[in-house]
Amino acid sequence: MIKRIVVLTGAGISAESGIQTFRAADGLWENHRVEDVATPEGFDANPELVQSFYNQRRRGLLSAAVQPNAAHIALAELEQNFHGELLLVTQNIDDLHKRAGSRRLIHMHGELLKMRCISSQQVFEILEDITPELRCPCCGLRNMLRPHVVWFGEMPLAMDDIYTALARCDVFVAVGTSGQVYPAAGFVEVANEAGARTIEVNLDDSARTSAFAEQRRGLASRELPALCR
Ligand code: BV8
Repeated sequence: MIKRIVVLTGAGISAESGIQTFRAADGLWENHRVEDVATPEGFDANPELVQSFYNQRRRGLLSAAVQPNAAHIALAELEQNFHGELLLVTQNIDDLHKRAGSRRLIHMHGELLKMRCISSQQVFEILEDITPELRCPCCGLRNMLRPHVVWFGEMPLAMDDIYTALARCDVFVAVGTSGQVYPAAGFVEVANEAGARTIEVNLDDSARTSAFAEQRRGLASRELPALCR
């Protein structure tokens, strides 16, 4: 009897919604090197570049063309219908899981539609560009706001809750992730140690494929609804 499922998603689950994956761009995001736009050092060195990188991605996410796809919907329906506990952990910073209806959801790398005061660490929703003129809602000052996302070298969010769920899960499913970014890429080890059934749903092999007991190769929008039935 399956009581507890943990699902980890990566950029591949949002690819069919029109959001560029990290790998497809050969490690470049919108023509920028990761180190220049997804690290605290990059932000310190060139805040305008980093803000514009995220402003561009936020505008893209908010365009009407970007909608949850059948894979996001299958996970939201699974949460509704599953008799046990389902925890969805996403590496993605888009809001497509939430828009599809998932509620037991952890954004371990933060969220594109949130910003944070670099002084108080308070988090606020943001649906527009973060500009130097934008005053911080908590301290009223300018140039105090950064995207609420986890950059390389920064600690991902809710790691204790994630490890607790992994250590007791019966099934662990990874969807649309190349398994190259840690600590997310190491979650399958924790699930294996817990004796869980491990399944990788991906377009092609990932860096962690050999650690999964089962592989489902194909588009997440096809493989996931079939798996969740
Ligand atoms: C940490 C938010 C420790 C920002 C992201 C050296 C120096 C510094 C750090 C390190 C280092 N060596 C290792 C590290 C750790 C580092 C890391 O892992 N680096 C890698 C690159 C080697 N990790 C970190 O820094 C993490 N923090 O370790 O902290 C610590 C300890 C104590 C105190 C403080 C700190 C933080 C990592 C988080 C970085 N932020 N995102 C933003 O989005 O701008 S990572 C970002 O890239 C994503 O969130 C995601 O996690 C990652 C992309 O990976 P994927 O999601 O897997 O996407 P990808 O494109 O790679 O793959 C897509 C897959 O889908 C492919 O396999 C493809 O085949 C498949 N696919 C495509 N289409 C479909 C499909 N599958 C199915 N259907 C489809 N249609």
